[in-house]
Amino acid sequence: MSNPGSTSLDWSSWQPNMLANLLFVVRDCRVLLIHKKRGIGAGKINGPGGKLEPGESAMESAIREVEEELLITPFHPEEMGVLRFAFRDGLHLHCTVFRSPDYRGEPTETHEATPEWFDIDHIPYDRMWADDIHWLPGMLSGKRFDAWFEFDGDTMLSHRVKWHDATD
Ligand code: 8DG
Repeated sequence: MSNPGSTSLDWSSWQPNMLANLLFVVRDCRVLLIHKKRGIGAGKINGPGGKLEPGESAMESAIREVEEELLITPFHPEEMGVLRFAFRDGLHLHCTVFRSPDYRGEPTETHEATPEWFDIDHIPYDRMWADDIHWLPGMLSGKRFDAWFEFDGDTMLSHRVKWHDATD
């Protein structure tokens, strides 16, 4: 019998229908986050990022999004992991996560975002997406990962994070 509350998704046959990215600038034990003004997750605190445009690599897209949202250019982005989101409304989002140790420019408010620095030990997870607490602390400490989440709107239905050894 089908169970509408069931969270059992067959991830082995999962395919994304949208590609996005996030980029976290981390400097002096602080991380640069945004108050997001528009798009998916508007009203939440998040890292800067957005959807890929045709022909872009994930890294090119992440750098462009940070330039557009905060008017800074991140340096030496390092790919840290991949988030996979299956939403009940049919959105299947693949999101590549980058970390940058430095940037050029001055983080500036735009029509998309307001920047704010947070100590990495005082991140406001209660104002962020529900999954973030499961991967962001480890990622900020330098761990690589793959992750899978099911959502119904803002509600997280299931979560799995796989951390990788330095040798993986
Ligand atoms: P737009 O404003 O032009 O419409 O779009 P965009 O700037 O290209 O894209 P967007 O709507 O901002 O893209 C969604 C962003 O939200 C993207 O960076 C991925 C991110 N995001 C989710 N879900 C989650 C989540 O659960 N946690 C975190 N940290 N980020 C998420 O879509």
